[in-house]
Amino acid sequence: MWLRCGCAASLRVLASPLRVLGLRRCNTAAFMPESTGFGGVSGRSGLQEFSVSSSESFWAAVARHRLSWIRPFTAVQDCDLSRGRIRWFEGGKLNVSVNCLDRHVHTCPDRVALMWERDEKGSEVRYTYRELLEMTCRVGNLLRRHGVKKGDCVTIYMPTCPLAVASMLACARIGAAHNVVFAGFSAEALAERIRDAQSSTVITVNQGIRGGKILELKKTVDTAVQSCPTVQQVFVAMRTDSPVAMTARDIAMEEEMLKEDVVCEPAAMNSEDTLFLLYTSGSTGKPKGLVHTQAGYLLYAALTHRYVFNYHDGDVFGCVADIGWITGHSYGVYGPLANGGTTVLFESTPVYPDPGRYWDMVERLQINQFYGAPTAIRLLLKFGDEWVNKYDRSSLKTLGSVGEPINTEAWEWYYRVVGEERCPVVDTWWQTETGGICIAPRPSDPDAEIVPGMAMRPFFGIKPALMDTEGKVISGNDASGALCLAQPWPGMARTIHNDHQRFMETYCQPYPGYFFTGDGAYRSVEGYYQITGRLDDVINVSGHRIGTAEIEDAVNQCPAVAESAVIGYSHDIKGQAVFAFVVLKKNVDVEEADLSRQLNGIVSEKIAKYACPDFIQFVQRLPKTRSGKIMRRVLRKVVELDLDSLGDLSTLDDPAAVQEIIQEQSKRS
Ligand code: 6R9
Repeated sequence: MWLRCGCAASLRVLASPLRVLGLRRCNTAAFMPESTGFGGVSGRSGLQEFSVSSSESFWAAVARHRLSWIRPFTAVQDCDLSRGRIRWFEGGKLNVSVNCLDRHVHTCPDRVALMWERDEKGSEVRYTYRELLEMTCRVGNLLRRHGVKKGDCVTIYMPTCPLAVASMLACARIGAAHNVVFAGFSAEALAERIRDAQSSTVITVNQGIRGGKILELKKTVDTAVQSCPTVQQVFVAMRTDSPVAMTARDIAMEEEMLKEDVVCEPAAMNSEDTLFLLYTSGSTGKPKGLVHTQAGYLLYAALTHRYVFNYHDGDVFGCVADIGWITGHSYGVYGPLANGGTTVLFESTPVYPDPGRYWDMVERLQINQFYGAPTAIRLLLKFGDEWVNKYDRSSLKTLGSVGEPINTEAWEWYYRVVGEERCPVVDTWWQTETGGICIAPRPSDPDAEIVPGMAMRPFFGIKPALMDTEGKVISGNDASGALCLAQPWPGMARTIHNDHQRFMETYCQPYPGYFFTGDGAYRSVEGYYQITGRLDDVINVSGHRIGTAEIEDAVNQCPAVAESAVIGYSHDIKGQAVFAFVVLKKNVDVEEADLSRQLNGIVSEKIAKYACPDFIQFVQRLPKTRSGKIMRRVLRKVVELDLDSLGDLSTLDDPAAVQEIIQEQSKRS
């Protein structure tokens, strides 16, 4: 069954790779920028300025202190955003898996690396650094024996579990790139990603299990690979007891792993070799395979994990994102492991078996930093405070939010009820493209002021810029514009796999010399940043620009509302009008007409009359991607009655949500 490698040969594992690489003993807490001797720089906010104005000195010092190198780098950076050329730490060689495992095994082999919170509540499994290294080495050897070479790309289609993490790290160990595809994607979506990545090897499980429901992952892979001529072998691990039909190309993973040695020589990788591809959710056109490389990505994930969450040695870090998304990569796997931390792998859902799941887990695993998505927070607040209060949350020190704007009501509930007004809420803004957190409340100072609903301050080395409609930089505060990043940072994506032209067009060409994020932002009088939503979700009503997120935030402040989605639709007179889909809290018993009046009152009070919804439709649920993002694109098509071009719905969490809304719409029209 589910393989848990023994510790028998651990000493062999410890000694060999470290000796091969000539690594010194390391203290995981010793890589702080403060200790790097930046003469004359006092305090962390001074350090932020220094990190931007003297970017090369800053990143060189941090890279030397925080990463273990096989060969030191010779150039800190060679970047030109206008040409889409991004290179960090060239000349250097290192191995990411050694940085995440061996060096910690050397100092603290029995520290817990992974706490796997399995779907079945109360059956968590812990893996020490030594055990995770052994498992990684076995997978690395297995892949090598089956011909996987440096530079190949392995597709991983697995639930969030230790073997998936070991598979990612095994790729890194032998120099192959990984391409993790979220295990909720359809066969077609998976096939498209396998083909684009040109993978010859896929790793999967017989079945997944999430929220008590069985997911037939192996069957999905079988269907997918029929249209993927490059695939030669599929490794199949057993997550459940159900036997699965094996074909000639399938390999029983655990069985074969047991034949492998627990020592695997790490490949010496160049800083700019590819570490992984990750496809962004296909809300617009063909998915983009963003390319992240070795040293810069790892360094940035580690540094942000340490400072944004104020993570300290011995803390238990609970990121509930699936490993199929960038949040799972950077803050479920690479950041915490590079820092020698203990990281939780969450396989379940926030409401399984009941809405107390997260907080029960916090109590059981003694989680210190909890990192989740606003959509889950909004869902949970609908069920009431008693599900939270049932559990002891005194271990919590920091609460994180990611993925979309967090509305004021959710922020306050998170802060007041979940965190008992003790834990800072860090609303972290970033993207698959940025590799790690770019704007967050407190990279500079753990005691810094935090304003609800604001991502606040740029991280070390990040220089945001707001652009006006003419493409010029806006200099003052109290201003809104297109959010760009004015200088390169080590964690940014280098290109789109096989499509550098698209990378240029999407990110580099809209504002030459800047990285364009696709988001809008507001810079407050104090200079704090607030993300206003995707620019493609901005509505222009009678010449007034208004972010859908802003309207939603107001609508959500109505006590009867659980969540909402606002879209713009074409209107003869105003250009665009506002359409709000609203989900009410359970047991709300108010007339719809009264509620509509109430909502309009709130919106005109919070924003302006022009922002009031012209139409409000009360719905049971909103169509969302499995990572929790509301699919406004789909809502727009439904409202426009353009049902033939709804596009790919395979990324939806529950396609029935769209059907319900369509039926409601057709009753009205
Ligand atoms: C990490 C992640 C990126 C897009 C991004 C933005 C939205 C993420 C946010 C946020 C407001 C935040 N987003 N964090 N919006 N406040 N704190 O989610 O990556 O899946 O690539 O999505 O998500 O619109 O551009 P990804």
